[in-house]
Amino acid sequence: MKEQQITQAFEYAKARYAELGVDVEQAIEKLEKLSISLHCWQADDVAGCEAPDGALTGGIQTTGNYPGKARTIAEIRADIDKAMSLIPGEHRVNIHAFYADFSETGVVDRDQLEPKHFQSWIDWAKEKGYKLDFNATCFSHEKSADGFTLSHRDPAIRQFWVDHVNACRRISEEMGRQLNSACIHNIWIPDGSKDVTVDRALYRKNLKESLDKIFEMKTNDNYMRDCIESKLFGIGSESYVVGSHEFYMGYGVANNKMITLDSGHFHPTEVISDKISSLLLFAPEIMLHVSRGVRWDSDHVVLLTDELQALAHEIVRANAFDRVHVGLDYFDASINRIGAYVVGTRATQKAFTQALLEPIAKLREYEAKGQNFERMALLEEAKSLPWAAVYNYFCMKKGVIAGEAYIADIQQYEADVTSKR
Ligand code: RNT
Ligand code: ZN
Repeated sequence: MKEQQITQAFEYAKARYAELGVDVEQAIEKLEKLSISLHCWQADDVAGCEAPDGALTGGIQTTGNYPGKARTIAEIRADIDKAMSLIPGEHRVNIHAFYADFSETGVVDRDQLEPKHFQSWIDWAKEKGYKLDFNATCFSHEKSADGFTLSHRDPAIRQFWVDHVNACRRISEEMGRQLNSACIHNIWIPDGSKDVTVDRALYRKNLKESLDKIFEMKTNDNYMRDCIESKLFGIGSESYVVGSHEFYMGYGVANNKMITLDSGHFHPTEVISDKISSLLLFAPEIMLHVSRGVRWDSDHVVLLTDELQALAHEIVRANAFDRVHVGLDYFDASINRIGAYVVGTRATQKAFTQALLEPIAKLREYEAKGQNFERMALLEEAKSLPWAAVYNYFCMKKGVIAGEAYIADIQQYEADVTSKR
């Protein structure tokens, strides 16, 4: 796409949207502020850096063995840098605790982790202008081998994971302090069982107590925020998951905690877009793990689907940019992994571009007057308004390749770098 083409299309789009009362420049300003949190674990198929050949456990799974996955911290960072260079705007990186850098310090177990084990991540982020988010890693570890962590029957195991989570909360605080942006710390645990469980209440009571203990340690809101993530089922926890949606929604509402909604963690026909306007009335903030479940929580690369569009629209309509944090969570090992980052993140931005350009004033007016045909017709027309011209212009403005030309760029990186691994 030539610069002149992009500009011409943009000028046309601006005029067309103006006819519908939409200010394109204002939409672009908002799009600029949308920082998406890129999950570091797409780069290496959720292997982590403790034992790169260790098994991924916890009921999550990657499928595929496309060549060129990142094998070291340096490769993960290089691949994320490459992906970031093809995504317009300023974004965040979401790190898991098992990506600790022990090269300068010697190895420690997860309950002993300290900020120093992540200093090289912080330095990298500072240098590149990224902000960081963080996650406790309560899977792929011998103390989670029987499928239980914070809800375990054995108090010593529970304590180990309480200590791990709090170590992670301290690390998050330090990341936020050094990078000058609150680091969002997510708690997701795999706890559950494959088959019928009779003592469901016991594990949930244990989990509640563990969380209470964790949150007794106060942290600074300006530097870190806690969020808690539910799930419906996992591989090997098909019959029972301790941290269900009702559990965490109850916990979050009762304790004023941010709730994480992962788009793959609900019944196959249940969507998270419709949860935004309810949850925001009762929980302080929402963290999103945008994913694309296909038949199960399969963590496929995010695409511009109806649900992604609905999600972006709901956030924009609720004017909730400040209270909803957008992160990605998928892991596709069957295709070029940098491509997976770029396609998923750009799809998310496109969904928000559409949403920010919606002729909302007119639509609200129709709805208020009960003009439902008119509302339907305008919503339908809005789908094919020239929003893509605005996104391409946004890419150009940010110095990033517009349109499909990024395919060749990723192919070049594959030829030069990832294929040689
Ligand atoms: C698992 C959760 C969780 C993980 C990451 C790796 O079902 O979605 O968020 O994907 O923490
Ligand atoms: Zn998730």
